[in-house]
Amino acid sequence: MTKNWKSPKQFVCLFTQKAKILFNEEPAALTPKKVYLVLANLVKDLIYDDWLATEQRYDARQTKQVYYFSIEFLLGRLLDANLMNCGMENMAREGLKELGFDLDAIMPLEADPGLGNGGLGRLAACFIDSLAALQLPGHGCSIRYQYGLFEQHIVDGQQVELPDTWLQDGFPWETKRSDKAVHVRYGGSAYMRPDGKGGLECVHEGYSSVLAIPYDVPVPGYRNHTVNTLRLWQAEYTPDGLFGQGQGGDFRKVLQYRDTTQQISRFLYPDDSTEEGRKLRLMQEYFFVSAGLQSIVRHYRGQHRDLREFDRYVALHINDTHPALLIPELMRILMDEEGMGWEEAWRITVASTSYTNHTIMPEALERWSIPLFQSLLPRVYLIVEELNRRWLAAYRRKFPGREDKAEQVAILWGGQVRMANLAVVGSHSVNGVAELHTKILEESTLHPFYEVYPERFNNKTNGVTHRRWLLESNPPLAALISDTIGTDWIRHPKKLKELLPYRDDPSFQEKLAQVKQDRKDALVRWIQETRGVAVDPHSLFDIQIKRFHMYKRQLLNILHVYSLYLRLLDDPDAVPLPQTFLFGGKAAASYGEAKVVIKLIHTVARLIDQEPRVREKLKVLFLENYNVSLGQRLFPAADVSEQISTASKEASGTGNMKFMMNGAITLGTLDGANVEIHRLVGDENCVIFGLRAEEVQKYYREGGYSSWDLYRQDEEIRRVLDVFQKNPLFSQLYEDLLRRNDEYFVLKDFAAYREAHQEILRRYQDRPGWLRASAVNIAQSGHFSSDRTVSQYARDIWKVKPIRV
Ligand code: Z15
Repeated sequence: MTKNWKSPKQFVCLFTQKAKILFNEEPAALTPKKVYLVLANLVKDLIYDDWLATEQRYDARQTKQVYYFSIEFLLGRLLDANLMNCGMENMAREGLKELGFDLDAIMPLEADPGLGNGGLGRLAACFIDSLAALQLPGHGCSIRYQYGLFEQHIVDGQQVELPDTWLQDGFPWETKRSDKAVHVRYGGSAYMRPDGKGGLECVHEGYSSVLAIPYDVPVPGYRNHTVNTLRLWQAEYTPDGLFGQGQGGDFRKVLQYRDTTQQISRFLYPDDSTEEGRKLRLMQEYFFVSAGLQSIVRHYRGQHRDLREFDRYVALHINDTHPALLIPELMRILMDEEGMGWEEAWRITVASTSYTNHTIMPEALERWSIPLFQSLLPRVYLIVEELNRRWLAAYRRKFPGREDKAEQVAILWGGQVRMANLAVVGSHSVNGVAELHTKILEESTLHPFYEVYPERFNNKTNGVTHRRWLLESNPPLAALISDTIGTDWIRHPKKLKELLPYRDDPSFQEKLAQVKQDRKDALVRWIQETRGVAVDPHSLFDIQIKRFHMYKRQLLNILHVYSLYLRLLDDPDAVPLPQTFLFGGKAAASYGEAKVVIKLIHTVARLIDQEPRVREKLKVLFLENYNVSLGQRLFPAADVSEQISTASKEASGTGNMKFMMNGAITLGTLDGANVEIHRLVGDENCVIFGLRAEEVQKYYREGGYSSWDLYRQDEEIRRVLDVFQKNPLFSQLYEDLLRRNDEYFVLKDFAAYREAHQEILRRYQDRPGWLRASAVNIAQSGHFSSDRTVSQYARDIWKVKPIRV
């Protein structure tokens, strides 16, 4: 094995060997996909020595390690990132060239790993990248889904979901570790009985057990020899897993057990509209939490003697509530398997665990039906019940007679297990993901907990890895930055601020304009080649890419575009310059209204394309199957970043940060991290509009506003809503906006949004002014590197320090 490729010639030699081992073929005979696989395997070989060395170093130093539990890790392609982190990209490029291959043509052949779907999953991926870059001992823990969310196709303007078969050609970055498998138990019954020593012990019997097999993915730091681990668990059937019944001869039970087992790690987000789907999701949550914890405790046992010191060496982080079963599961392991008493186990559990909340939307706070929970996880349920009993007793002592408050903080209530309450009670730290979001958690969503445990609450504003989202996605911009201020910003993204003095420098501005045009041209070529659609590369690129959700208000965006269309019908000069509106994102398969918005976008796009008076000025394009690799093409090409959620609803947003890093101007509401972007760049360098969070919350308290009144008063709104006559499907949106009183304030914010767009056009026509704003955004984006975020978690929450390897 080699530490590094010393020359393109050596690369060619290693490549030839590897092609023989993997495929028994000469390089020249390989299909491009096989070239990718050979190359990926070579890169993994490069990483292996450092991977082992990192693990040995952590053990030798007895260092505290973090385990970041997340139901999603939206990794994106790994070849480019790993080559970059090893510093071997040029060597690979040269070597492949000698073999007659083009690295840039090979990289897109890698399937995007389907291990996540949106902001929360991508945040987790950014965090493990930053942990390794900062040489912090921290690992990811999740599920090896065989199928991702879904592959989005558009048929007749509507979303169609196809299976995402990302694993079909194999995943060369993983290593199966069968020797580290553990068992996870489901079902059966649990009860307490005297342990013969004057106490009680738990008996759990009649359960079925599932084999959990870890697949490890290396997570290399940026040219620093640190390689951490992302451990993905896969569920497998074991012939003796079905307690008692296998031998009894009821083969149908055995087959059913085998099927259920194999379902556990089959899909990301199984359909939760059926009882079966919900049960599977709960099985998944327990599955990776239990497997992960068992392996952590086992490793701890090999390193340390005293389990009472667990929290000195282990930090467990739960990314949203999906992994919150970690709390009762750690209690179970400490008590049932290690013989600890409740008090001691509880102290250790709380001291080890920390929790991040990612939403205030009440429908997104997880709740499980008690009968389902109890039948699936009887032992864990007993622990949750006891925890709830103790917690409520203590709470009632503090607030006697306040049953209204007790109801809010209960873990078990109304026949349900409330996961957010479990997570807060069982963690020493609870954080929100942007200043505004944390404030709303403290003042309303989690206020009763804040009253009891104010010291647990803290903010950690999200960040994104500038290595992937700038260095890797936008090489010409990265090169311009390095030519201007040197390369220190790569390791210290705050240093991007050194660009500030160049914001008015005409020669810098000229180069910045060229880079943006170059990225727009590249996107236009790609759209032409892959979608067969022509886009004007000199139009203003206005982009909204994110999951479809009513609170994110893609509807506001498309209604505004339709209003431009109407105005252009009347007056061909109504719009001063050509604009392209790009959309991308998936709607949940069962989210009817969001899917109708996708249809509406396509309808407006067609109206415009068919109208000669308008199509020179406007273009609407929906790019199907938005994912990480498409994002990497879009962020660098954007002029305007649409961040228009109803204020208070978007916990943070992270796309906003990726656009900013690539020099786009934010057009947004004061929501989530937009508030902090706005504070850093100022009014001159972003365009803010619409209701503020406090106004929105006031309306909610007072029963909303009357969208009918607005409809009657504003002629343009009336005209715009005609678009709903185009298809009976859209009557649902009409209902939302008028009859159901516009829950997300689309009409209420419409006039302000129209103004904001006019402001954008005015500013865009002042070239030097626009380029200055673009430069300021890039310069201030260092604050939104996940390196900053992760350092804050490490210092304030996890208490871990960098370890040189
Ligand atoms: C998700 O992607 C987010 C929140 C959730 O509760 C779930 Cl289940 C998924 C997003 C937030 O909507 C977004 O505002 C935030 O930036 C992101 O998590 C990362 O914190």
